[in-house]
Amino acid sequence: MKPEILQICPMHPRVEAAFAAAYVVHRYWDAADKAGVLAARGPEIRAVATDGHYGVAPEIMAALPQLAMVASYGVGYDAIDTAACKARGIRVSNTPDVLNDAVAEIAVGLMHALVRRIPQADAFVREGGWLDGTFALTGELTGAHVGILGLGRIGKEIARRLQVSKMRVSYHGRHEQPFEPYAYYSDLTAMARDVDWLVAIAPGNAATRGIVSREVLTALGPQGAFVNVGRGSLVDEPALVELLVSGGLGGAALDVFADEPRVPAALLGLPNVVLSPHQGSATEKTRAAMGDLVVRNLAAFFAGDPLPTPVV
Ligand code: A2R
Repeated sequence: MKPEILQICPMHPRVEAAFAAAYVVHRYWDAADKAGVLAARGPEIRAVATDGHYGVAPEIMAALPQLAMVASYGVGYDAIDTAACKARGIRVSNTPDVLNDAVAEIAVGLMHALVRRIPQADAFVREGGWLDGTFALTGELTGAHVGILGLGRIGKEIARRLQVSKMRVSYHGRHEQPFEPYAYYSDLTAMARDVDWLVAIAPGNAATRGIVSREVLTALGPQGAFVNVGRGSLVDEPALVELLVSGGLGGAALDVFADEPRVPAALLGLPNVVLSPHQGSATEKTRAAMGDLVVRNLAAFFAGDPLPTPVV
């Protein structure tokens, strides 16, 4: 008998094929009668597959008395109540490392897009503006100072790429990393004051909520630019919008938002902003690798083996 699992959201086709081969899969997002699925099959389900956006809602947790495993598709697990999972002895896995390069690529790509005004230049050519004159001169990354909030697995890949772009790299985190070749700031506002760019790539949780505060953004200033590829919750979004509109902050390149997929309307018309629909890990290769990790974590759970990438 195949074990039953609850799949909360759509996943990469190769994940779904692997699930179909190994489990009886209840496709929660697809179910017309969600409460009915939980009532009928909830008592049998020991594992859930989800992602960092959907997490596991409290009513789902409550409807699965035998739940013992949550396999999440993504590195950030802020949408999963890990404390509640721990209290119930529920294991949680995520998909770290395999997405480091893809997220670093989008971070650096967004920075190039913002400083060289690539979206506007593309529109300029398409709309025939070039026939009437040349595009306005832009800034560049070369020689600028960047501060990374969160020099973790992904932050280090971003740092490495920005060094190749001839930028000076500093970082902020709770701890100094003495074997890294970058300057450490224990104070985020002090770093924001010194840098031209602030790149946020820390986890979303209670300790990091709003860590990029109005004070930090103001310290970054009218010549500074903010890049967020971590979580929307890291920044005081209303303050960010206000400062971008007033010119108190120079620019922003944003892949993540507080209330995805809703983006503050005031950002949509701003020329000093580049917007991206949470594309960090969204490449074919990376999503396949993330999917394989979800499949391996679930298989390990049902086999009674150690999880490849446990969170809890
Ligand atoms: O604080 P440290 O020294 O442990 O550095 C970690 C930093 N970090 C923080 N920095 C300042 N204040 C905090 N309260 C705080 N909490 C954590 O974030 C570390 O350098 C970095 C996280 O690195 P990793 O755990 O290796 O995460 P990874 O794989 O780089 O992903 C980062 C986030 C995910 O959680 C998703 O939200 C997003 O990127 O995709």
